[in-house]
Amino acid sequence: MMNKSKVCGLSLYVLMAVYSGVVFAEGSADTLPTVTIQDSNKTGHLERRTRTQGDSLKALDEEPSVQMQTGGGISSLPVMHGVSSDRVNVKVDGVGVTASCPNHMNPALSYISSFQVEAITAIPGITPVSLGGDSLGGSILVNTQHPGFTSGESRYSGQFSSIYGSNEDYLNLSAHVGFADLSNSVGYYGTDEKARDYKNGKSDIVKRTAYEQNNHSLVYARKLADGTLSFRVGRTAVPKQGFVNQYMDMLENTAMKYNVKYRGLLGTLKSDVSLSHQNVDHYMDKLRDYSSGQMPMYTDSKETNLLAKSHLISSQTSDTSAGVEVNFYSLNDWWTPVSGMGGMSPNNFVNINDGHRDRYAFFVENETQWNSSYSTNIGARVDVVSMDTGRVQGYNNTSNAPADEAYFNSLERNKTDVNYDMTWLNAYQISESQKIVLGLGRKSRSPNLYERYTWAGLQSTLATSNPVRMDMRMINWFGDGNGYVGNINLRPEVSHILSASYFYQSAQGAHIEITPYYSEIQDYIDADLKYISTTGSDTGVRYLQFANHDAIIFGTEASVSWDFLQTESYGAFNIKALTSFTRGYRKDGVSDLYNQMPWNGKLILNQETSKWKNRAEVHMVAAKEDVSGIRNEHKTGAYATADLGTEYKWGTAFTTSLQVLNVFDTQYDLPLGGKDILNGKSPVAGKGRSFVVGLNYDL
Ligand SMILES: [Cu+2]
Repeated sequence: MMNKSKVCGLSLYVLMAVYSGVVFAEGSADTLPTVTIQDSNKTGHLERRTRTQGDSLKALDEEPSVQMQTGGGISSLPVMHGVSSDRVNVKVDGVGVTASCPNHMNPALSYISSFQVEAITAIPGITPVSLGGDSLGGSILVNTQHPGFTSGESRYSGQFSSIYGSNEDYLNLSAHVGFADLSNSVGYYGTDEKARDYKNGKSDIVKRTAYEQNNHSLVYARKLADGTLSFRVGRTAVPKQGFVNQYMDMLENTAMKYNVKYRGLLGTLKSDVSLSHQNVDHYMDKLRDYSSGQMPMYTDSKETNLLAKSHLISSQTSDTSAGVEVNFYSLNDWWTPVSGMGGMSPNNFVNINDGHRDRYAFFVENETQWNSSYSTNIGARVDVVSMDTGRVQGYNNTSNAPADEAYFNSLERNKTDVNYDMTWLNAYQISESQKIVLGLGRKSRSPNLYERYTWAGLQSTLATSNPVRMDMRMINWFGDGNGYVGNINLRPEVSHILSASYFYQSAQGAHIEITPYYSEIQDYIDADLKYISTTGSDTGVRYLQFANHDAIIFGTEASVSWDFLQTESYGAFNIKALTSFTRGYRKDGVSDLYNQMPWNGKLILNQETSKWKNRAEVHMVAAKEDVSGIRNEHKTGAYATADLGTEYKWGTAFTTSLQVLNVFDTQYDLPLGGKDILNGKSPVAGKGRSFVVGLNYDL
């Protein structure tokens, strides 16, 4: 954890100094595995694994630039700099995964458990071009576990852990076994977890928040003369995940992932090459426990990714790298008929038919240390995004939806975008303890397949087409209860970002970091209001079409950490404070942007001796007042919650932990949780008090 918080905490600074250290070091042959593994297992306050349940995104809970748009218990969408989901570049072992669902129920981080995470890094705002394109808000980079290599005798490793949470009967069983010698490394990582619906601060059950998932991965790595070759195979299965802010739930999501990666010398060049493939089978319907009616929906996707980058010219003070990335993504999305329902039969509703979104990218990046106090990172990247999809059909030719179908099928649907990204970061070392980084960036993103190609509602008169309004409500990864239709003529979004970071590090263990940023997003993909329902069960629901509108987002993130006391008998004390503020609105003044996290902060006190670790935390969130008017977004109230945790290490192998989350059983609404569809379209309530016990055994 020490390593993680250090890397995350430095954010922009990462790009200039630590970034080159970490990523270059990882890229070279001899330093790949062991350093970070030690860190994640053995250091730093309460361990991430005992602190986080369900969602692996929670591992970034000490990073002020990252927020969570919640939905299902393991499928939160990351939010950085006021934008979410596809606008945040998430890479697991260097590979991105596209959400394959009209509600984005299966984002990249839903396929790994926090037990598998070795290191997780957040880079808000201006991401170096070599780490990815086709995204705006920042990057989250995850490296999964790996048993490493030994420097002498071979060794076996093993870890078994179990976590129980009282509020929602959360149970997590995880296991790892591994073997490593000088040049071979084999590991298995598995997690099985489940939770019932959680209770809010009034002890009322928040229905449709239960989930189950199991996750298995195998990794084999071999040290070669000039590098390291690794193979990973993973399978994730979610038999059930309730979505409190959607009209249906996930009843199955099965994914197989294959990854081959080489890091080391290619000829004389330090290089990274990876090839990966993922298949996803996704099925949604309504969980029978609470809802009557059926809404079966299927999605399957295939994604293949090839990345190759090399350091072309390297000296003591300068490094120039170049690379290519190719991403082939295909998707089918269809909804089977429900017999007896006139508007939903007799045909399959074909939402996306053999949709393709392929990307070809090329980038060049240079890092130069000009003198002892000034360095730059300059990069340029081109992403060519090519999209197409086949003909579609509605449930029938009477009520759902012949006019939309005929119109969509008559359109030219092939689209190619050429997107340019550019970054320029300048770091000035003011003194031994102070540093400033100024960054200027241009980042772009092409629309996703659902934004461009969903079609129900394109031509229908929504006032009289109830079945079409239902189709539209199925397209919604915002959790706002509204309905959406695509727009084939959408242009890519282009963000121009200006950011500045100030860092202070004292010899006495104090660290301060503050990052204000300002971004102007040309052609931000928002929505235009088409219709507000005035009758029936969907009264008040908004029906919208994706549309480009210029937007502005600005904000500030800050953190302070201080190792303020070191004692003989009570160990080391650290206090940490984090805060973030974001504001986002459309330039035409029509609306504020949806789901902007209100001002929030955290205060964390840690104390640790060699055996004990203790933690107290207060989380404060201001009222959400700035909301998207066109989406009828609800406001939420201010709140504060407190958590306590303790962890004790018995000998060398056993660790036990106890946490009390939401100690005062405070009732509050989630500011980025969307609408609670089942319980009267109100905001979604946060989780009430929970006692969490953990047991960990390290071989
Ligand atoms: Cu789904």
